Amino acid sequence: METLVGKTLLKIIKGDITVQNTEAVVNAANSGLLGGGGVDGAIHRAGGPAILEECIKIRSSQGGCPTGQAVLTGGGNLKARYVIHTVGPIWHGGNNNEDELLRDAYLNSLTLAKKHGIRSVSFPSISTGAYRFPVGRAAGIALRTVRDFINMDKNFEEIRFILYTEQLLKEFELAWNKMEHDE
Ligand code: AR6
Repeated sequence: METLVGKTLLKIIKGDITVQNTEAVVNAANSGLLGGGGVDGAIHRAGGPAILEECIKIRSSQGGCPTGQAVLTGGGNLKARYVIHTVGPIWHGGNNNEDELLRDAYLNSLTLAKKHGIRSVSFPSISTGAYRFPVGRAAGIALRTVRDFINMDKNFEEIRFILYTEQLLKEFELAWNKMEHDE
């Protein structure tokens, strides 16, 4: 589905984050910034070694990326010019600040994009793979955070949520409809 939020086109679609042609794609990274599985593995494979080289430099200058924060590198061989590496929370049952940290990951990614004049961004569903955050709950937080940001901010042309499976897409569409219906 796609809809206009403020001045921004919001797309919630099935797809692969590594082939998106937005100016930036977001990586669901870990604090070490040295790659991993899932989205992180796919982005580093598709983007090539230039991304890892930049991550290593960021690690040596600031010692990795804390949960909820975000850092920027180039996109290497990706279509996207930039990769925003953010670190979502590991799910520990829901009483360990997971909701706030997930919100921070989206918020800090958008803030970093804005700071660099980036006008289109693709997000994966952060924390819902290896980090086991329940998808319905994560979708609600992700959509609300992004919607509220682009409602207030006129910088973005397009934001995409790229959902890897039909099931994920359904959960995000459900969460979107619920949120719009409840308010
Ligand atoms: N495009 C879009 N979404 C994808 C893709 C893809 N190519 N591949 C997987 N997904 P995950 P996390 C979905 O595990 O939970 C890594 O090892 C996937 O179905 O990538 O934040 C990092 O290094 C899931 O719904 O990220 C960290 O250590 C979602 O993307 C850790 O995993 C996120 O799954 C981060 O875990």
